Amino acid sequence: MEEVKTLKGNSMHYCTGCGHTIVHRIIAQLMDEMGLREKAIASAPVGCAVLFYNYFNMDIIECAHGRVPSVMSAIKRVHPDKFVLAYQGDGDLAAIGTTETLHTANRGENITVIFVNNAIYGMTGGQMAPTTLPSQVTTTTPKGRGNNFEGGPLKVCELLSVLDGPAYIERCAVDSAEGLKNTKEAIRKAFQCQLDGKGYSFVEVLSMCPTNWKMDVKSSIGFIDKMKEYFPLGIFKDVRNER
Ligand SMILES: Cc1ncc(C[n+]2csc(CCOP(=O)(O)OP(=O)(O)O)c2C)c(N)n1
Ligand code: SF4
Ligand SMILES: [Mg+2]
Repeated sequence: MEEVKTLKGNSMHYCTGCGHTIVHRIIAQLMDEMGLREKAIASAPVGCAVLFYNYFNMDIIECAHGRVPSVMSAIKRVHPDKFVLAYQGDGDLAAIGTTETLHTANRGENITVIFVNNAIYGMTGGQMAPTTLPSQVTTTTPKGRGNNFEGGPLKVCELLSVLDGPAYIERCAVDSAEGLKNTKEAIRKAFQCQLDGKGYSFVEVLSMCPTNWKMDVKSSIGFIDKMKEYFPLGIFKDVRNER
């Protein structure tokens, strides 16, 4: 396998088939290719990616649950020359951190947010997340989401795209070779958006959690197709050329 300098080379603690591993590698490859490692400050979220800092050769700060975008906004304002990367799961970004997410996007902070949406709270044992699908069984929705007034999946790209602040918003998935390629290109554009000073960039990645979905790896890849019914892939906002 090709050497990626931004990765420390430690074996990762993620379950077999976990999407976090793939997203980590894509981020690290781009850091190498775009020469960002030395100027980057990234954040680890609370969630399965809490040990993010063990895997990357770059400066990383651990943030309290959901507070990633606020902390990273402050860092970018104090160090505008740094490349600032926020990495978050769906519980972190779209439940406890909804307020921070909305206001950071609305202010158009010049940071990049990578949102790993696996439709569940992975780290804590498979509770319902805001992005859990209708009828999806989780430990807190044993009858399936929506059958006890839980509402429907929160569509974060769609929500953020109506705000004036963001410059670039895209949703992709790491369920196929093509999906990986598209995800890498989306994150590359988001990184470049920040480097060009265009403002807030956001990439959502539909990502597998075979363990808490209680599926084998192959079935978990198939489940991403179901996620796409509620979370269609594509670019939701791109006003980089207007700034
Ligand atoms: C203030 C606070 N509330 C709740 C928790 C418990 N907690 C830890 S991780 C997590 C959710 C993680 O889910 P997600 O962000 O989707 O990440 P994943 O593990 O799925 O990647 C929760 C609720 C906590 N650590 N701190
Ligand atoms: S529980 Fe899910 S999100 Fe967490 S490491 Fe395992 S597969 Fe990945
Ligand atoms: Mg999650």
